Amino acid sequence: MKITSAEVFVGGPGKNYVTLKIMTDQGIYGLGDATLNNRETLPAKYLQDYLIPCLIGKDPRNSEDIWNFFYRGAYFRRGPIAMTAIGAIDMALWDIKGKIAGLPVHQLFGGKSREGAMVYAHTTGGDIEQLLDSIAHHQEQGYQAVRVQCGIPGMPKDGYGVAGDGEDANHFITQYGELPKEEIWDTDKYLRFMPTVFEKIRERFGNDLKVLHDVHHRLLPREAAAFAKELEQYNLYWLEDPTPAEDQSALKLIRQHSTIPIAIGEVFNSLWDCKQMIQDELIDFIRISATYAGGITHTKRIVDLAHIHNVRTGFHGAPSHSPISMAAQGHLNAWAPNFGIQEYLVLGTPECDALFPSDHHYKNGMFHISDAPGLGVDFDENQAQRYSYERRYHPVVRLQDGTMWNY
Ligand code: GCO
Ligand code: MG
Repeated sequence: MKITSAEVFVGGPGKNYVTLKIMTDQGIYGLGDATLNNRETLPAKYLQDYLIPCLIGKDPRNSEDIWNFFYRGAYFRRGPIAMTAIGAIDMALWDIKGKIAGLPVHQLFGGKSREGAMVYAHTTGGDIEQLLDSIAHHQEQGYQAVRVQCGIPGMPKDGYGVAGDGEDANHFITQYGELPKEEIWDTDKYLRFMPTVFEKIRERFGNDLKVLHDVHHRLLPREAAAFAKELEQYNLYWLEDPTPAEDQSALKLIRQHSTIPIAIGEVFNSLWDCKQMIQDELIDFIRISATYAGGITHTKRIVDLAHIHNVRTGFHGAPSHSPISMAAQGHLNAWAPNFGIQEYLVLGTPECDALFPSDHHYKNGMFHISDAPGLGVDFDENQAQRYSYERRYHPVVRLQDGTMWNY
């Protein structure tokens, strides 16, 4: 069996999805996702200029060798652009493997460990009342777990993950600007206010609701340790990215002061980035994604390391991942013995469903993977003709005196 050609498509409904399609001499094709949020054209170009020419003629069944060919063979290893591009190839090869076998991809790892995978949604509010309404709305949709983000009094209401005035908090997703929007951050106001939010959530919804919160890398290690200690009483499911992830030794301070579960990893793209924090058991959930971390082959390797260190999965699932990588993660979630939770926003528009037809579905707070062979997601190239690339940027953050901070 041989790879005969491969093509990259960039575009989608409101998103710059980067979709790779690998064709073989036996008519079977595989699909992969290389959507590096807000830098989408770069993995697309890397695939077109460097990786696809080497793929032609290779046996698509040898996914491990092909992965290592591109990882080891690049000389300059790792980094989000390269790992996203390699990951798209890897997903497409697992898709082909499953189609050859006539099996859904999770069967190739060891089958299902659970029927559905618990997911969490994003809830948000410009103020506490709006946030509580948004949580109630999501509970009605069956969610057992919600991420909560809230506007901070005295700070502009358009901070990370927060629905501003006039925005629909129940269907809110971060909008990325044509140029980087500048947000303002005030750590003291945030640290004083957030505990009151969790207090109100527990008062209104009791203790069964799983509550998650994303600090989005904003705190210094000492601040994060004090915050984590203070929040322990509210029994959070996790506290995400309390500090910037580059400095993993900073996490020791948080661990020494609090037993709050910590989730980190969405900005990492390899095992080598998160090895220390997994081995030293400084985190409880690994937030890596199949999109940015080299596809299924490499993500599974990280999941296996995490398993022996009592770290559960909590894969990144922001709306920027296309249904192809959400399916790749769905297959890993169905199998992983150390599955924790999956970030998942039911924002599937009819346009997105038409572009990526599949039978995977959300029901009552769970993601259910279909038994279709391969990844179980198709790609409609006619629909794809409707879309093209539009440049977008993440916001940037400054302190009130103008100092640059971490988005
Ligand atoms: C999350 C993330 C996202 C990121 C985005 C960046 O937990 O979902 O923090 O909201 O900001 O994916 O590209
Ligand atoms: Mg996050």
